[in-house]
Amino acid sequence: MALERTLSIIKPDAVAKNLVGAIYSRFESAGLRIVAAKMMHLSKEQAEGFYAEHKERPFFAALVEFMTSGPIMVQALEGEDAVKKNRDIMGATNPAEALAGTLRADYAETIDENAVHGSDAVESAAREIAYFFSDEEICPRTR
Ligand code: IDP
Repeated sequence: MALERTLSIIKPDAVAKNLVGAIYSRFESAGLRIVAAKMMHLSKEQAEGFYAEHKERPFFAALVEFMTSGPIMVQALEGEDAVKKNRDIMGATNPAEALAGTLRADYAETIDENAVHGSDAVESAAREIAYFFSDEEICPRTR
């Protein structure tokens, strides 16, 4: 296993339900360290840029509208195997298919509003972290 970083977003539905602390607990219990974090309310341009790879998909407009509907919590997580570990904690994209005990099984109701985002690979993680955080905003542990 390698030490990795991944980009996580607590989406507007989960922030609205006051679940930031509960979701952070899942990350920390699994050994993922929060090395950068900020609350943001994305503009249409920011959401479209973040999800640019999906711009031809039929759900793109609804996804951008949802992601701009309220504040989100954005964090970089660091740990052994962080990309896969975070995806395992999140569960499947469609909450109806997510394993019991995952964030999406516990906190999401629909595929459109599914509580969390997590990078799907080390390469996309680097790009997504850089989309939201400068190098100076990343704070690895020193103790
Ligand atoms: P992921 O978030 O599990 O990585 P992606 O396929 O990258 O899933 O899709 C990004 C986001 O787009 C999903 O989290 C979900 O909010 C939305 N999405 C994906 N597929 C659909 C769909 O079929 N209908 C509606 N929304 C979708």
